[in-house]
This record gives sequence, C-alpha cells and structure tokens, in this order.
Amino acid sequence: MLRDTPSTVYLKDYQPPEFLIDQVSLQFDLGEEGTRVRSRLELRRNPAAESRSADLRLHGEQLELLSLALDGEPLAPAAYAQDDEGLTIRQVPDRFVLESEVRILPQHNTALEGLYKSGGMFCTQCEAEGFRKITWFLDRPDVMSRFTTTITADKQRYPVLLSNGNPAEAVDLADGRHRITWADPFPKPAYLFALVAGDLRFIEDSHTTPSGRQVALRIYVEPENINKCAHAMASLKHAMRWDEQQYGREYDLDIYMIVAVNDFNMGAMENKGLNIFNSKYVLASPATATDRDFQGIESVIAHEYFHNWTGNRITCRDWFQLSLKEGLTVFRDQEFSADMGSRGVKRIEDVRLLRAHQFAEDAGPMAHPVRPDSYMEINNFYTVTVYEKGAEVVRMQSNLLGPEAYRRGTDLYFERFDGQAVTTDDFVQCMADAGKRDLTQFKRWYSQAGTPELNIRGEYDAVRQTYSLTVEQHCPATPGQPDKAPFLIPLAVGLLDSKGADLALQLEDESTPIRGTRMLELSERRQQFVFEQVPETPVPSLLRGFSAPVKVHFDYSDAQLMFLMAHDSDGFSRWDAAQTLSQRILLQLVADPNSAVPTGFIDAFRQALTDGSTDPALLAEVLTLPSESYLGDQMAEVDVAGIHQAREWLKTLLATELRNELLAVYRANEVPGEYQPDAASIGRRSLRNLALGYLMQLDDETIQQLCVEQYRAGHNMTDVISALSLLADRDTPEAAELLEAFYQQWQGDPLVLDKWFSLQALSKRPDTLQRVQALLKHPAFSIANPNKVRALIGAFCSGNAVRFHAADGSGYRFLGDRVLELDGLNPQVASRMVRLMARWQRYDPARQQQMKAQLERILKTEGVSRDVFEIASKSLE
Ligand code: B3K
Ligand code: ZN
Repeated sequence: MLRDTPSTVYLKDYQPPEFLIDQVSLQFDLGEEGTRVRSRLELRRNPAAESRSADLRLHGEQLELLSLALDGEPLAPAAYAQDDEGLTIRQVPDRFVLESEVRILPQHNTALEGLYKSGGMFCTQCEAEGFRKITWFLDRPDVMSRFTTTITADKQRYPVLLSNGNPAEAVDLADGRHRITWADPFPKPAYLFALVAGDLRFIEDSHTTPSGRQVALRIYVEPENINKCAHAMASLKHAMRWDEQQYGREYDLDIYMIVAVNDFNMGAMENKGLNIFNSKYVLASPATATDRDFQGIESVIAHEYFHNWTGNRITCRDWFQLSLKEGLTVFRDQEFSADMGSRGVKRIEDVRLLRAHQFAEDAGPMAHPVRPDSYMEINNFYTVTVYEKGAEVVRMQSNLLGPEAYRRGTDLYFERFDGQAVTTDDFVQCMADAGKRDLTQFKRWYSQAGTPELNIRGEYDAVRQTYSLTVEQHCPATPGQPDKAPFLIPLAVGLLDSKGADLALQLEDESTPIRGTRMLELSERRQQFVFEQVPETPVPSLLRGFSAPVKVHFDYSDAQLMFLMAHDSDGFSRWDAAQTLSQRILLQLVADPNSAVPTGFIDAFRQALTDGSTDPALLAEVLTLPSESYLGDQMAEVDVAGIHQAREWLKTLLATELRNELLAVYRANEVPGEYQPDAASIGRRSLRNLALGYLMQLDDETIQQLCVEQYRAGHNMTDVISALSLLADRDTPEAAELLEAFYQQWQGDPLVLDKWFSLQALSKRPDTLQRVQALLKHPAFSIANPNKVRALIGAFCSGNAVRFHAADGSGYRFLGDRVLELDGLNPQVASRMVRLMARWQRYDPARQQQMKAQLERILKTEGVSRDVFEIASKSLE
C-alpha cells in the first residue's frame, strides 16, 4: 500500500496563480551521463491573485538542485526548502529574477514524461504536468510565458537540435559540441514546451497563408524512415488549408515542425511549432501501412495542427477545462476527415467508437462529466468522455445554432480570448452570444456525467391526421451524481411514408412544413411534439446523424427496422437501423441459441449485397455486426461465451446463406492499379475484406485458398493484414508458416511488427493466451515501448473478450502481472491497462471475484503509482 493516499484536486478550489512568469530562458546541456538545465525566470506577483503568500512555491520533481540565485544573489539554504513535489522560496519580493541549475537523468526516464530518450534521440512530453520534471516552474496552464531555449550537445550524435518557435542562433563549439537557440514569441503554458535532439533527417515543403506568410513545413524522422513521410506532409497541407477556409485560422510562426519518435505514451503532442508524434501517426507507405493507418495519420496530423488555435493560442485555465481544447479539436478533426473522405462513413465510425467506449465509460465506476469536478492524477482524465463526448457537446452546439451562427461563435471565441487561458463556460458564452440564445441549460452537458436515455412513443391519429411523438428523458446515476436535471437535447427526426419517402413535417402552430429532417429541442423530462397533416401512419426516423450522444428506445418492429434500413434518407440512420436489428437478433440468440433468425434479416443482407447502389464503404458498415463488447454492454450481466458463440454462429449462417453473393462482392471489389488511400478505394477494400471475413467462417478449402492468395499477392498492407488475421485464427501448418514468413520479411520495421503482435493476440485460437505469454519473450517485444504493450497486451485484453475473460481467471492474472510490471516503468501506460478490469461488476460472480482479487492485489502493492491507484481504488468503490 502507498504510504500516503494520493490527494484529490477539486475544481471548486481553483485559485488564480499568485505569481506570473513573463519570460523564461532555458539552457540545456545534453549528455549521456545526465543533463544540466539552467533556467532564468522573470517573476512578478499576479495583480489578479486572490491571495498573497510571502513565499513562492514552484513545482519540481526528480530534480537534483545544483544552484539557486535570486536577483543574482545565491540563496542560502535557509532561504528555501525542497521536497518531493517542489521548492518553496521564502520571503520573495514582488518582482524578481530566479536562476537555477538542476541535473536530470533522461537516459533513465522510462515513464516517458518530461525529458527522455527514445532510441538515440532526446525528446520531451510535458502535457499535462511533465515540465516540472525538467526544471522548477509554475507548471499550470494559466501561467503563460515567453520561452527562449538554448540546447548544447555533441554535434555528431545530435546534429539536429530543436525547440519551440523560430531558430535564432547556431554556434559550433571547440569540443565537438554545438549550440542552437530557439525563440518562441508567443506566450505559452509550460505544457507546450518541447525539445528534440538527434540524428534526424527531414522532408521539407512550404505553405503560404492567406495573409501571405511563408511557412516552412518540416517532418523529422530517423534516417531509415525518410521515404515514409509524404502522406503526413500532404495531410498537414490539407489541414492548414481547411482551417483557413472553415475557421478563418492561419498559422503564426515561420516554421512548423513534426518529429516522429518510437517511444511515446499516446498519439501525438501539439507543442507550439514543434509537434512530437508517435511514429505510428507519421510513417506510412503502401507496403507497410493499412488504410486505417493512412486515415489515422491524416486525422492526428490535423488534430495537432488545429490545436495551434484551439489549445495553444487559447488554452485551458486549469486541467478541469481539458475538453475546452480537446473536445473542440476532436470535433474539428472529425469534420476535417469527413470533408477529406466519406462524410457518412466517418460519422458512423465516430459513433461506433463513442458507443463502444464512451457509453461504457459513462456506465462504469470511472464515469465523469466532460468537465470533471475532481481528479487524483490528471493523466487519467484524457478519456473518451473528455475527447469524444466533448466533441459531441461541441457538435450539438453547432446543431442548435446552425452553421453560420456556429462560425460566428468561433470567430468571437478567437477574438475574445486570443492569448488567454479560459474555461468551457467562456466557450459556451461565445456560442450563446453569437446565436443570441440562452445556453444555461445546455451547460449541464459539461457538468453532469452519464448517457441520457430517451424513451419515445409514437401515436398516429387517423381522424385528425396527426402524428405525435412523446419523448421522456432520464439519465442514470453516476458516481457522486445520483440525480440529474434534464438536458437540452437536439433531436433530429424525420417521418417516412409507406413508400419510404420523407414526409413534410409541420408542427402544431406552424405555417410552413419542412420536408426531410427537423431538429426538435428537448428541454423537459417529458415532452410531446405533434405533427399535423400527416396522411398515413409514418415510420419515424429518430436521432438522424446522431444529433446528440444519447440512447434512444423506440418500440420498432423487425419489419420497421428493415424498412428504415432500406429507405431512410439519412445514411447514418440506415446503418443504425441495421445495427439495432442485428443487436436484437444476437441478444435473442444469446438468451436462446435455438431462437429463429427472421428470414427477412437474411434477405435484407442479400438485398444490400446485391442492389449495387450502396456506396461500398457504407455497405461494409451496414454488414458489420455489433462487436462482442458492445453486445455485452446491452446485457444486465455480460455472457462472454454466449455472445461469442451467438455472433460466430450468426456470421456463419450469413456466410452459408449468402456464399455466392459474398463471393461476387469479393470479386467485384478488387481495386486494380497502384495503391491509393482515397475514400473510394478504401471503401472497396473494406467491403471486400469484410466479405472475405464472412466467407472464412465456412470450412471451405476454396475460400481458404482465396485468402492465402490474397496474402501472397501482397498488393498492400490492408489486404495482407486482413488475410493474415483470418488465417491466424486457425491452428494450421500453413498459418504458422505464413506468420513466420511475415516476421522474417518485416523484422526491421517496428510498426509492421506491432500488427504482427496484435493479430496473434486477437486470434480466435483457444491457446492464444499461451501464445501471447510466449510473445512477451520474443526479441522484438519490449515492455518499455508503449506501442508494443498496446499491440500485444492491450489487444489481447481489450479485443479478445472470450480469451481474456476465460473462466479460469488466467486472463485476469495475466493482466494483473503486466500492470504491476509496467507500473514500475511507466505509470501512464499501466493505468490504461488496469482500466480493462474496471467494469468487473458487469460479469458473473465468479469472474467478479477473480477481477476484484487482481485489483485488490494491485492496490496492496507497495509503491503503486498515483495513476494506477486512482483507477484501481475507484473501480473497487
Ligand atoms: N494533448 C495531447 C495529449 C496529452 C496527454 C497527456 N497524458 C494530445 C492531443 O490530444 O492532441
Ligand atoms: Zn488533442
């Protein structure tokens, strides 16, 4: 057990900083034995402070203090006190210069926070509170300073030395070292500081902004990867243009740099002018990257670029406001990707992710509002709720205001708050002002956790020719929030006539009807909407485009769902109807494996496969059955094995019944010519591989050969990995041989090997856990590399439910062991892993006991990190 329970930080305790730091100058002396950091801070009292202490308190962790001086005078030991979390300097004046020198050990930093080494290069990760591991500072986002950074290092080992801003000066020193200075003219919080030093190559391009600024664009990578940067560069240029056109935002420095590193805790980081990326989100070539990888790169490059305005120029007052920058920036990157590719498919993918992960989070012990009220470790709050639900909350504001007023709202936001650290309330106020409406009730989306549920009933009155929708909203209790006030919910609806066309919608007291979709606004617990002049009983289409992050319950018949699936004018709703129907059938099969599958269901799938008019990408989405974990979320108690069997059985049934249609689709969707990651080709490949997946359910030698042929043809990584994953589900000599050949071919490419680890971890083979255990010892695996951990351990525990939740508890013991092993190295990664047991209460009593035992064991371990402690203890509450 920890000696002290970590303390909790509360939003209600926020106080403005007592001191500000206007100017920072840093000097790094990078070395193999250790790094010296000299800092010069210009401090003054904050005129807006609400309290006044005589002492200055600075954050700082794991720093070896070498010297300290105030206004040029060395400080006597009695004038300051150092502890594990910081430094107190006694009796400071109102304005002064503080100089310090510390020694840090980046070469031993396995937590990958602060300054650390990835392979042969130095790099940093400071968000949220990593800067305090570099030097003493007011490491909080509402302290914004101008930084100048000088880096000295051996020139041969580290020819490239980078930091934020524009390059200022370069000098070669006599001892084989060199020194470069960077100056960032924009005040920024310390979490946006970055430094990189290494033997790197770059590709360069340029961009001219509408106001005529020439910006140099550079992507830095290790020499062997220089040919894998083109897609990232193209994505960056698209993102810059898009932000200029859609939001009127342009870039503000002379240079924009991206650096790819192999050891990185998350996807990427938006440091001012110097983004640092997980190499997974930079490097791509047709031979090594899948369609998903290409899309991931495009969206993460854009996301980090968009942060320059939504995050950097305007930042967060405190970390409770994290969604101010993350929710908004995710919404921006979602819309960018929709514009670059297929809008309808993008929306489906985003909703699928939200339902699978965010709804689950909202229903579990870690549920928290988009703007949390408290935390122990802020790194634990970079969640799907803050990011993805946060994006939905911004999207709803744009739904409520309409596109023009939304754009006026963001213009106002940039004008009002440029250069400041603000709150989500400040953002909503801009929307309210621009839309000229009161959004007080809307703000509950930021403060109340949980997924609201809508119970909707429809009633047709043939005499009056009216159709009424009665909507009741309620939101389940979440930790610390037993009762919720009603939300303001935009609900997009349409009514279909018997031919499947949209009816004209006219609410009571309205003169002109609207054909198509209508945005209803729910604000009360119970509300009724009456549509007039409805000539026949309609089929309602509800929550079109997923206009709000809620669950809808409406008593549709199977036939109505099939009707919506075939006719709804909204692509999202067609997909959603198919999901609802598949889910209903699957859950019936779990309850009773002998229950009959409605014949219409198979016909609907056949119809969809053969009608030739549906966009292949959308068709692939429609034909994808809900995932096992999502199905589990719909049950009172998750039946792991029952769900797996039902889903496999239904897939086999569909494959048996539709073998010819699936084969025809497989053949028709081969994408000829050179690989292109455009939306149309991606859609065809995804449909084709989905068809192959169904067909591989059959014990059929011809199909098996088709799959092997696809693998051997090796046209692109998408097709290769799809085929190999399907083959790896079986324990055959051929699968073993192909897996080994794949390893031999790609052993020099860590990102490709991640795929190789993952597909083995996801295999349906019964002995998968033993194989994963063996792969932990594979020379290409490293527990210190977060990508490898996610690829092998993460994939097994989060993507292979039936093996991870094995009845004997072996999966849970495996995860418990790994969490403890990881926690000593990298608490952030360990904490992501421990979450995979957080929802133990959803399982049967035997599994509950086994998971609980692992959580208790973790909690009892001496020295467990604050990150892991918070998740494990909250899970057990
Ligand atoms: N802002 C970073 C995430 C930092 C995570 C710190 N644990 C990446 C992003 O959202 O763009
Ligand atoms: Zn972000």
